[in-house]
Amino acid sequence: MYGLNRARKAAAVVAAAAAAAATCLLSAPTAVAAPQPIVGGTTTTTTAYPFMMQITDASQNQFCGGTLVSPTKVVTAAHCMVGESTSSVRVVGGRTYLNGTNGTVSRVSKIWIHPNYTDATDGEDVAVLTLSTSMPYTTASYVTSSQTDLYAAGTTARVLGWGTTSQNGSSSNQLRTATVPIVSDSGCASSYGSDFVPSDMVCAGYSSGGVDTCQGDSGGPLLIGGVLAGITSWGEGCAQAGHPGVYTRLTAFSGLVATQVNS
Ligand code: 4AZ
Repeated sequence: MYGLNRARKAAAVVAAAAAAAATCLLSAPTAVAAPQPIVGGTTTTTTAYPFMMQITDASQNQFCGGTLVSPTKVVTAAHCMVGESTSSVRVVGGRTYLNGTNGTVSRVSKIWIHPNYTDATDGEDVAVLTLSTSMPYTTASYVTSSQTDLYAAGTTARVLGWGTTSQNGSSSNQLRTATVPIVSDSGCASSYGSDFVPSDMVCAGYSSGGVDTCQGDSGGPLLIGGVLAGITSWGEGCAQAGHPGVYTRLTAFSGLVATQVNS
């Protein structure tokens, strides 16, 4: 068995504590090439990526990411919604910093989780939230079921999130982004064996590691050509050589997602 660090929601309390610590972390002198948040990324803003949503608890402590695909619909990971209810979650748009109070906060009126979802490593890690309040932000388009060519090995993909900046590290107060190459299905199967379900998942990362999503980035987007093509789902640890990040292969679910988005 792998000691899989299966995707988990970032504990909201950890995220809140990290908000204060992140500033110090980022400005600390670095003797070696330090891993950066996400892991190996750069800071960005929700102005640059207006569809990037924080999924938070009722106290607005972020624990996952999500992507605004219509004014009232957000695509995220099913595993982010385990144990949640419409009253326990909020979606926050237009807020670059975890410790910010700006932007738009919406309650959630419906949580759709893929009906076959059980565990991120079994696939079907997709959920769609319906918002009670419209978000006044530019939405992202998402893949259609026929766009399977997008995942050609070596294609550059972009990931975004407020997740931990190293394995077992602290969350980033500021939104971060990184680019990672798509990994072939055979390459990902050699990393993860039967936990990698190619019909439902796609991997991205460098064989040498160093750049990756990590805890708290779950549910957020993997963009290819600016289009939502994946959802941050799971991996063994973060940014480890030979263990790319695993993302929901959204082409497999775009029909189901569209039904929710248009309902
Ligand atoms: C997580 O726990 C998580 N390196 C997200 C992404 C990855 C691993 C764990 C991929 O949310």
